[in-house]
Amino acid sequence: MCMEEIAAAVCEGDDDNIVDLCRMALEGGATPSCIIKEGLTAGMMRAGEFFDSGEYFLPEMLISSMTLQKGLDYLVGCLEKESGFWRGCIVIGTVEGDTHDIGKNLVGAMLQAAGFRVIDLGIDVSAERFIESVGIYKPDIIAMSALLSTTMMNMETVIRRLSDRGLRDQVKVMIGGAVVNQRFADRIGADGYSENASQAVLLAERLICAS
Ligand code: B12
Repeated sequence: MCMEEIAAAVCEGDDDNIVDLCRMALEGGATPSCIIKEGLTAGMMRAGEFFDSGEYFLPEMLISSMTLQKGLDYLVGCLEKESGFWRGCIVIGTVEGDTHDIGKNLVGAMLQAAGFRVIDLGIDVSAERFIESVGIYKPDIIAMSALLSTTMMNMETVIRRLSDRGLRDQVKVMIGGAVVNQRFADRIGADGYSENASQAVLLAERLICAS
């Protein structure tokens, strides 16, 4: 019941009530990852279906994404207070030229909910900033998101520069976003690809075990 209300609030862009609904779900015993997956993500996916069918336009998508983000910020704040240790460190960002961040934020939140320390570099992240982050945060994984066919090649640039600087062995690279797939990941030499936020958690676990 509560998850359905959260999903409906995201889909309808009800940002006044989303935090209260998430709080109620937590108090009712739901875990943050369950609320992210079955409430917030489900609502965003529903908004996406309305968009595809022509019922929603970009303003509605933006209001849904702002509502989702408000819920995510609240849940991640709760996680930070609760988490005693991290299972690994992941730097995440949307590649240069690309400002889509709804999927990236969901992936980051799910990873955080699963116990990873997540450093979010934000959107429009240059290859150089990804490279610098290796020295600053010593991440186990760099996770890159791209939604545009014009920006997906920037993922390859990051991987190539990691190799050029002799850093490629120090960090795993995972990629995602509607415009990329496993074949593309193999082609550019990424260590993994996943198509959604839940799979991204499994992939991160696998990559960290393998390192
Ligand atoms: C919302 C949206 C916008 C919003 C973005 C708001 C925001 N804060 O993100 C706004 C209005 C700003 C926008 C702008 C533009 N957009 Co837009 N946008 C979309 C839309 C409708 C939804 C994207 C979305 O958020 N989906 C929901 C999330 C949950 O899904 P997701 O992003 O795919 O993420 C999931 C997975 O891919 C995966 N994942 C994502 N990242 C990662 C990372 C890792 C590491 C892993 C493992 C997994 C993973 O997990 C996520 C959760 O399950 C899509 C259409 C579509 N159906 O995809 C177009 C779309 C992506 N946009 C498009 C375009 C062209 C643009 C613009 C160029 C439009 C313009 N002419 O200005 C600009 C570009 C701006 C820029 N420079 O980036 C095109 C891209 C076409 C292409 N192939 O290149 C699309 C496909 C629309 C279309 N059919 O033409 N957009």
